[in-house]
Amino acid sequence: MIVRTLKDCENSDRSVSTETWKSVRLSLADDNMGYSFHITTIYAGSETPIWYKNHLETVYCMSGNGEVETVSDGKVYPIEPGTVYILDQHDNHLLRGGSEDMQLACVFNPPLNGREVHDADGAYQLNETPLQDA
Ligand code: 9YT
Repeated sequence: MIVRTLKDCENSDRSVSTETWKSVRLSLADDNMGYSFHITTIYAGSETPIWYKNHLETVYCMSGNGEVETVSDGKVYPIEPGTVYILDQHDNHLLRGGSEDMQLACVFNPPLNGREVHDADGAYQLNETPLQDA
């Protein structure tokens, strides 16, 4: 069994920050679970274009508020604690933080390897180097 704490992972290279979000990667590919599991904070008032062409992602809101817009049809879905959205179609989308930061639990298939950040299209590539300590 593998046991980690959010606090320990926040203070390690498992924590990845950008201008609009922070991701703490509690479980990555080298745990050999077939998925990775992250706690993500989306900053209030931010907008992030995302298009996971190489991954499927499920996102569950634990706290805060925001919205997600699917680019293909312009539909906007409010996000609040208890909301889950499931990107089963590799959906191109815009993720927005609301009046306060959102805390999300995120699962990726295939699993992320390490410190991936979005490329110009809002995707993660598949060939990121694994963490040294993981
Ligand atoms: C919801 C989402 O995809 N936010 C971007 C960060 C991502 N969850 C990650 O790398 O943990």
